[in-house]
Amino acid sequence: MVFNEEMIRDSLRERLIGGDIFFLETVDSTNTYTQELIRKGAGGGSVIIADHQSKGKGRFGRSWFSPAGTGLWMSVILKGIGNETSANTVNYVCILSVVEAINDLISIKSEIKWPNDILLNKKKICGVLSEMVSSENEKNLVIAGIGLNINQTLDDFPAELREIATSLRIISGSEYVREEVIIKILKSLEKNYRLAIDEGTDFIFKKWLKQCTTVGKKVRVVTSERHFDGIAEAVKPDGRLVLRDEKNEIKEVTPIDIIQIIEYIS
Ligand code: BTX
Repeated sequence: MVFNEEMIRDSLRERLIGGDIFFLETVDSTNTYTQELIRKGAGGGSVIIADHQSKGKGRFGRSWFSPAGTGLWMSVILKGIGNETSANTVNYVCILSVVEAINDLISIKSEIKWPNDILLNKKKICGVLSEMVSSENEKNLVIAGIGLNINQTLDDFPAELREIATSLRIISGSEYVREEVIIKILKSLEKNYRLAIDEGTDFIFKKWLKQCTTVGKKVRVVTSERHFDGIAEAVKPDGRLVLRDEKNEIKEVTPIDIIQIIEYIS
Protein backbone atom coordinates (compact mmCIF):
# COMPACT_ATOMS: atom_id res chain seq x y z
CA MET A 1 0.00 0.00 0.00
CA VAL A 2 1.60 3.26 -1.11
CA PHE A 3 -0.76 5.64 0.66
CA ASN A 4 -2.09 5.39 4.19
CA GLU A 5 -5.57 4.73 2.85
CA GLU A 6 -7.28 4.44 6.24
CA MET A 7 -6.00 7.83 7.33
CA ILE A 8 -7.54 9.46 4.25
CA ARG A 9 -10.81 7.49 4.40
CA ASP A 10 -11.27 8.17 8.12
CA SER A 11 -10.92 11.92 7.64
CA LEU A 12 -13.51 12.03 4.90
CA ARG A 13 -16.30 9.86 6.20
CA GLU A 14 -19.84 11.25 5.86
CA ARG A 15 -18.79 13.73 3.26
CA LEU A 16 -20.13 14.52 -0.17
CA ILE A 17 -16.69 14.11 -1.69
CA GLY A 18 -14.53 11.12 -0.80
CA GLY A 19 -17.22 8.64 0.20
CA ASP A 20 -15.70 6.29 -2.36
CA ILE A 21 -11.92 6.44 -2.87
CA PHE A 22 -9.94 4.32 -5.33
CA PHE A 23 -6.18 4.10 -4.75
CA LEU A 24 -3.96 2.96 -7.63
CA GLU A 25 -0.25 2.29 -7.67
CA THR A 26 0.09 3.14 -11.31
CA VAL A 27 -2.29 4.09 -14.11
CA ASP A 28 -2.05 5.71 -17.53
CA SER A 29 -4.13 8.73 -16.49
CA THR A 30 -6.51 9.06 -13.54
CA ASN A 31 -8.89 11.04 -15.79
CA THR A 32 -8.96 8.28 -18.43
CA TYR A 33 -9.41 5.62 -15.73
CA THR A 34 -12.26 7.65 -14.23
CA GLN A 35 -14.11 7.74 -17.56
CA GLU A 36 -14.15 3.94 -17.47
CA LEU A 37 -15.29 3.92 -13.82
CA ILE A 38 -18.18 6.22 -14.71
CA ARG A 39 -19.15 3.85 -17.53
CA LYS A 40 -19.27 1.11 -14.90
CA GLY A 41 -21.52 3.20 -12.66
CA ALA A 42 -19.27 5.31 -10.41
CA GLY A 43 -21.01 8.53 -9.44
CA GLY A 44 -20.51 12.02 -8.04
CA GLY A 45 -18.16 12.33 -5.09
CA SER A 46 -15.86 9.43 -6.04
CA VAL A 47 -12.14 10.12 -5.83
CA ILE A 48 -9.38 8.35 -7.76
CA ILE A 49 -5.78 8.74 -6.59
CA ALA A 50 -2.69 7.28 -8.27
CA ASP A 51 0.88 7.21 -7.03
CA HIS A 52 2.19 7.32 -10.60
CA GLN A 53 0.77 8.13 -14.04
CA SER A 54 2.43 6.81 -17.19
CA LYS A 55 0.38 9.08 -19.50
CA GLY A 56 -0.78 11.96 -17.32
CA LYS A 57 -2.83 14.31 -19.49
CA GLY A 58 -2.65 18.08 -19.75
CA ARG A 59 -4.73 20.29 -22.05
CA PHE A 60 -4.50 20.02 -25.88
CA GLY A 61 -2.98 16.53 -25.71
CA ARG A 62 -0.01 17.81 -23.71
CA SER A 63 1.47 15.50 -21.11
CA TRP A 64 1.64 15.92 -17.35
CA PHE A 65 4.79 14.64 -15.65
CA SER A 66 3.60 12.38 -12.80
CA PRO A 67 6.43 10.43 -11.15
CA ALA A 68 5.86 7.93 -8.31
CA GLY A 69 6.15 8.79 -4.64
CA THR A 70 6.18 12.57 -4.94
CA GLY A 71 3.01 14.27 -6.09
CA LEU A 72 -0.75 14.17 -6.08
CA TRP A 73 -2.37 12.81 -9.24
CA MET A 74 -6.07 12.74 -8.54
CA SER A 75 -9.44 12.82 -10.30
CA VAL A 76 -12.69 13.69 -8.58
CA ILE A 77 -16.13 13.00 -10.06
CA LEU A 78 -18.43 15.92 -9.42
CA LYS A 79 -22.01 16.47 -10.47
CA GLY A 80 -22.14 19.58 -12.61
CA ILE A 81 -23.54 22.69 -10.98
CA GLY A 82 -26.01 24.61 -13.13
CA ASN A 83 -26.23 23.68 -16.78
CA GLU A 84 -24.04 24.64 -19.72
CA THR A 85 -21.46 26.32 -17.54
CA SER A 86 -21.24 23.43 -15.08
CA ALA A 87 -17.74 22.40 -16.11
CA ASN A 88 -16.66 26.02 -15.68
CA THR A 89 -18.06 26.25 -12.17
CA VAL A 90 -16.51 22.94 -11.12
CA ASN A 91 -13.25 24.14 -12.60
CA TYR A 92 -13.39 27.33 -10.50
CA VAL A 93 -14.25 25.27 -7.41
CA CYS A 94 -11.23 22.98 -7.95
CA ILE A 95 -8.68 25.67 -8.65
CA LEU A 96 -9.86 27.81 -5.78
CA SER A 97 -9.82 24.84 -3.41
CA VAL A 98 -6.25 23.89 -4.29
CA VAL A 99 -5.12 27.52 -3.95
CA GLU A 100 -6.72 27.79 -0.50
CA ALA A 101 -5.19 24.47 0.57
CA ILE A 102 -1.72 25.51 -0.65
CA ASN A 103 -2.04 28.88 1.10
CA ASP A 104 -2.73 26.97 4.30
CA LEU A 105 0.36 24.81 3.86
CA ILE A 106 2.97 27.38 2.87
CA SER A 107 3.67 31.00 3.73
CA ILE A 108 4.12 32.20 0.13
CA LYS A 109 0.82 33.04 -1.55
CA SER A 110 -0.08 31.01 -4.62
CA GLU A 111 -1.72 32.70 -7.59
CA ILE A 112 -4.01 31.68 -10.40
CA LYS A 113 -2.76 32.31 -13.91
CA TRP A 114 -5.75 32.39 -16.24
CA PRO A 115 -7.19 30.03 -17.24
CA ASN A 116 -6.05 27.03 -15.20
CA ASP A 117 -2.56 27.22 -13.77
CA ILE A 118 -1.64 27.58 -10.14
CA LEU A 119 1.73 29.26 -9.64
CA LEU A 120 4.07 29.59 -6.68
CA ASN A 121 6.96 31.99 -7.10
CA LYS A 122 5.85 32.38 -10.78
CA LYS A 123 6.32 28.66 -11.45
CA LYS A 124 3.68 26.04 -12.09
CA ILE A 125 2.90 23.91 -9.06
CA CYS A 126 -0.49 22.58 -10.11
CA GLY A 127 -2.58 22.00 -13.22
CA VAL A 128 -6.28 21.24 -13.39
CA LEU A 129 -7.98 19.41 -16.25
CA SER A 130 -11.79 19.35 -16.04
CA GLU A 131 -13.64 17.17 -18.52
CA MET A 132 -17.41 16.83 -18.96
CA VAL A 133 -18.83 13.33 -19.31
CA SER A 134 -22.20 11.67 -19.10
CA SER A 135 -23.18 8.15 -18.15
CA GLU A 136 -26.41 6.22 -18.56
CA ASN A 137 -27.45 7.21 -15.05
CA GLU A 138 -26.14 10.73 -14.84
CA LYS A 139 -25.86 13.27 -17.61
CA ASN A 140 -24.03 16.17 -16.10
CA LEU A 141 -20.79 14.87 -14.59
CA VAL A 142 -17.41 16.54 -14.52
CA ILE A 143 -14.11 14.73 -14.04
CA ALA A 144 -11.86 17.18 -12.24
CA GLY A 145 -8.23 16.12 -12.68
CA ILE A 146 -5.78 17.73 -10.26
CA GLY A 147 -2.01 17.40 -10.57
CA LEU A 148 -0.04 18.91 -7.69
CA ASN A 149 3.74 18.76 -7.25
CA ILE A 150 4.46 18.07 -3.58
CA ASN A 151 7.79 16.45 -2.70
CA GLN A 152 9.82 16.70 -5.93
CA THR A 153 13.27 18.25 -5.78
CA LEU A 154 14.48 20.23 -8.79
CA ASP A 155 16.52 17.21 -9.91
CA ASP A 156 13.39 15.08 -10.02
CA PHE A 157 12.03 17.16 -12.91
CA PRO A 158 13.21 16.58 -16.49
CA ALA A 159 15.42 19.39 -17.83
CA GLU A 160 12.62 20.96 -19.90
CA LEU A 161 10.46 21.48 -16.80
CA ARG A 162 13.09 22.78 -14.37
CA GLU A 163 12.64 26.41 -15.44
CA ILE A 164 8.85 26.37 -15.34
CA ALA A 165 7.80 23.89 -12.64
CA THR A 166 8.04 23.87 -8.86
CA SER A 167 6.84 21.85 -5.87
CA LEU A 168 5.87 22.55 -2.27
CA ARG A 169 9.19 21.04 -1.18
CA ILE A 170 11.28 23.16 -3.55
CA ILE A 171 9.66 26.31 -2.20
CA SER A 172 9.62 25.50 1.50
CA GLY A 173 12.60 23.17 1.83
CA SER A 174 10.52 20.65 3.78
CA GLU A 175 8.89 17.37 2.87
CA TYR A 176 5.12 16.99 3.19
CA VAL A 177 3.00 14.03 4.25
CA ARG A 178 1.04 13.48 1.05
CA GLU A 179 -1.99 12.11 2.90
CA GLU A 180 -2.28 15.38 4.86
CA VAL A 181 -2.14 17.40 1.66
CA ILE A 182 -4.79 15.18 0.05
CA ILE A 183 -7.12 15.52 3.06
CA LYS A 184 -6.68 19.30 3.10
CA ILE A 185 -7.48 19.59 -0.60
CA LEU A 186 -10.51 17.30 -0.44
CA LYS A 187 -11.92 19.18 2.57
CA SER A 188 -11.37 22.48 0.82
CA LEU A 189 -13.03 21.05 -2.30
CA GLU A 190 -16.03 19.95 -0.28
CA LYS A 191 -16.37 23.39 1.34
CA ASN A 192 -16.23 25.27 -1.96
CA TYR A 193 -18.41 22.77 -3.84
CA ARG A 194 -21.12 23.19 -1.21
CA LEU A 195 -20.70 26.98 -1.38
CA ALA A 196 -21.13 26.84 -5.17
CA ILE A 197 -24.36 24.86 -4.76
CA ASP A 198 -25.73 27.06 -1.96
CA GLU A 199 -24.52 30.49 -3.03
CA GLY A 200 -24.34 30.05 -6.80
CA THR A 201 -21.77 30.16 -9.54
CA ASP A 202 -21.26 33.89 -9.35
CA PHE A 203 -20.19 33.70 -5.73
CA ILE A 204 -17.52 31.09 -6.49
CA PHE A 205 -16.42 32.94 -9.61
CA LYS A 206 -15.82 36.11 -7.59
CA LYS A 207 -13.80 34.17 -5.01
CA TRP A 208 -11.74 32.65 -7.84
CA LEU A 209 -11.26 36.06 -9.47
CA LYS A 210 -9.76 37.49 -6.27
CA GLN A 211 -6.91 34.97 -6.56
CA CYS A 212 -6.42 35.40 -10.33
CA THR A 213 -3.41 37.65 -10.90
CA THR A 214 -3.59 37.72 -14.71
CA VAL A 215 -6.07 40.62 -14.71
CA GLY A 216 -4.25 43.93 -15.06
CA LYS A 217 -1.13 42.34 -16.56
CA LYS A 218 0.41 42.86 -19.97
CA VAL A 219 0.03 39.52 -21.73
CA ARG A 220 0.55 37.63 -24.96
CA VAL A 221 -2.30 35.22 -25.66
CA VAL A 222 -1.38 32.45 -28.10
CA THR A 223 -4.13 30.56 -29.96
CA SER A 224 -3.64 27.85 -32.59
CA GLU A 225 -3.98 30.48 -35.35
CA ARG A 226 -2.33 33.61 -34.03
CA HIS A 227 -1.36 35.62 -31.00
CA PHE A 228 -2.60 38.85 -29.43
CA ASP A 229 -0.67 41.25 -27.23
CA GLY A 230 -2.46 43.51 -24.82
CA ILE A 231 -3.62 44.19 -21.30
CA ALA A 232 -5.80 41.59 -19.60
CA GLU A 233 -8.72 43.76 -18.50
CA ALA A 234 -11.15 41.24 -17.03
CA VAL A 235 -12.33 37.65 -16.91
CA LYS A 236 -16.03 37.00 -17.53
CA PRO A 237 -17.94 34.42 -15.43
CA ASP A 238 -18.06 32.05 -18.44
CA GLY A 239 -14.25 32.04 -18.42
CA ARG A 240 -13.53 34.41 -21.31
CA LEU A 241 -10.56 36.75 -20.96
CA VAL A 242 -11.18 40.35 -22.04
CA LEU A 243 -8.09 41.82 -23.63
CA ARG A 244 -7.37 45.41 -24.73
CA ASP A 245 -4.97 45.06 -27.62
CA GLU A 246 -2.29 47.45 -28.87
CA LYS A 247 -4.80 49.24 -31.14
CA ASN A 248 -6.98 49.82 -28.08
CA GLU A 249 -9.53 47.34 -29.39
CA ILE A 250 -11.27 44.87 -27.09
CA LYS A 251 -10.86 41.17 -27.85
CA GLU A 252 -12.35 38.24 -26.00
CA VAL A 253 -10.67 34.84 -25.88
CA THR A 254 -12.10 31.63 -24.50
CA PRO A 255 -10.01 29.21 -22.44
CA ILE A 256 -10.57 26.55 -25.12
CA ASP A 257 -8.73 28.69 -27.71
CA ILE A 258 -5.70 29.23 -25.52
CA ILE A 259 -2.55 27.30 -26.14
CA GLN A 260 -0.27 29.52 -24.13
CA ILE A 261 -0.41 32.75 -22.21
CA ILE A 262 2.68 34.73 -21.42
CA GLU A 263 2.50 37.32 -18.65
CA TYR A 264 4.95 40.19 -18.91
CA ILE A 265 6.24 42.09 -15.93
CA SER A 266 5.20 45.67 -16.54
P1 BTX B 1 -1.48 22.05 -19.29
O1 BTX B 1 -1.66 21.60 -20.71
O2 BTX B 1 -1.88 23.45 -18.94
O3 BTX B 1 -0.01 21.83 -18.79
C1 BTX B 1 0.84 20.89 -19.38
C2 BTX B 1 2.19 21.53 -19.53
O4 BTX B 1 2.71 21.83 -18.22
C3 BTX B 1 3.20 20.59 -20.19
O5 BTX B 1 3.23 20.80 -21.58
C4 BTX B 1 4.51 21.02 -19.50
O6 BTX B 1 5.06 22.17 -20.13
C5 BTX B 1 4.07 21.44 -18.12
N1 BTX B 1 4.14 20.32 -17.16
C6 BTX B 1 4.03 18.99 -17.35
N2 BTX B 1 4.09 18.31 -16.20
C7 BTX B 1 4.24 19.23 -15.22
C8 BTX B 1 4.35 19.16 -13.81
N3 BTX B 1 4.33 18.01 -13.12
N4 BTX B 1 4.50 20.34 -13.14
C9 BTX B 1 4.52 21.52 -13.77
N5 BTX B 1 4.42 21.66 -15.09
C10 BTX B 1 4.27 20.53 -15.82
C11 BTX B 1 -2.53 21.24 -17.06
O7 BTX B 1 -2.35 21.04 -18.43
C12 BTX B 1 -3.49 20.20 -16.49
C13 BTX B 1 -2.78 19.02 -15.87
C14 BTX B 1 -3.69 18.08 -15.15
C15 BTX B 1 -2.99 16.89 -14.59
C16 BTX B 1 -3.91 16.03 -13.77
S1 BTX B 1 -3.05 14.80 -12.89
C17 BTX B 1 -4.50 13.99 -12.51
C18 BTX B 1 -5.38 14.06 -13.74
N6 BTX B 1 -5.14 12.96 -14.63
C19 BTX B 1 -4.60 13.35 -15.78
O8 BTX B 1 -4.26 12.59 -16.71
N7 BTX B 1 -4.47 14.69 -15.78
C20 BTX B 1 -4.98 15.28 -14.57
